[in-house]
Amino acid sequence: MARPFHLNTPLLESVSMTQRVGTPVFLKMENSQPSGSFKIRGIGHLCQQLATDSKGVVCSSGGNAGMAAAYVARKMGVPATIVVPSSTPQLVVQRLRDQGATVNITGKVWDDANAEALRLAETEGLTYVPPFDHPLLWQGHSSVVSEVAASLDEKPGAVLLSVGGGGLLCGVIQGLKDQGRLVTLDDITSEAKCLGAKTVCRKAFEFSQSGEISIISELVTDQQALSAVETFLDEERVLVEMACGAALAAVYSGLVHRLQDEGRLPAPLGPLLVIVCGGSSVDMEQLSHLKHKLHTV
Ligand code: PLV
Repeated sequence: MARPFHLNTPLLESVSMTQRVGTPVFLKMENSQPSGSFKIRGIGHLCQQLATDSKGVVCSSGGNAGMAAAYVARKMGVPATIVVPSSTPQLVVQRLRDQGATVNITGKVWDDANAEALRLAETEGLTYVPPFDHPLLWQGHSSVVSEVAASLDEKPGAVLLSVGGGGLLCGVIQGLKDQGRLVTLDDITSEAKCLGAKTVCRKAFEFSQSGEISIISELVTDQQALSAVETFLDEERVLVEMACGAALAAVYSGLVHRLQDEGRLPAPLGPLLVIVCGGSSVDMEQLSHLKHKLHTV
């Protein structure tokens, strides 16, 4: 089997988050993947299965799936077209071009861009790379759990992650099932642009309804996500985008404690595993722009 494109990322214990939550907190640093986020796990796997003889791949994305598809396609020597909505910041468009991709800006939201990507796949004979809704993606994403299991002695009491279309969620659940480790899952949905799929994939919805696993879905505000991005930068010295700040906000805003007080999360909890999903849609300029827009300065 071909060597995967993703890296085995560090699993760091966070002293400051541990102090805040009162239980050991471990950070899975997916921000350090070559494409800047966890997306490369699933997209790398999918492309290795479906795109080896492809004349080109086409991916619809809010940004990070596109970054992964562009990186993987470049490594495979296949042309990449990334269709993004107009809400995608210029800095991401530039980073996609730097990866050698052709960027096609269509529509206002991801769903519009996706319709265009499907059309291009059909008319140009390109391999369609979905950003979150495909079993091969979930299988690729599930490697994040096996890596953690190999280096954490105790099984996590809860896993905290961001949800956009639900691809990461499905991958993590699949990984937990493969490990025989069914634990409480905490999923956080925010207004962060990169989480902007109108509906989560059917599989994520089915998991949430099955009762097999406990999924707590909480919405955080943009202000909380931004504040989490800043605190994470100060305390962990790592810059991540809003889509990732949304999950981190659960720790910084006291949500974990609240859920414990309400009896929705066990107390004591055991280790909290946080998937630091990463993301390329951030730099200092973007950060100060967001601070002004959200009136936090
Ligand atoms: N981003 C997608 C979907 O957009 C994209 O095209 O890149 N964390 C980060 C940094 C992300 O970029 C995303 C989704 C998520 C988390 C959520 O992952 P998902 O979609 O698998 O739930 C529409």
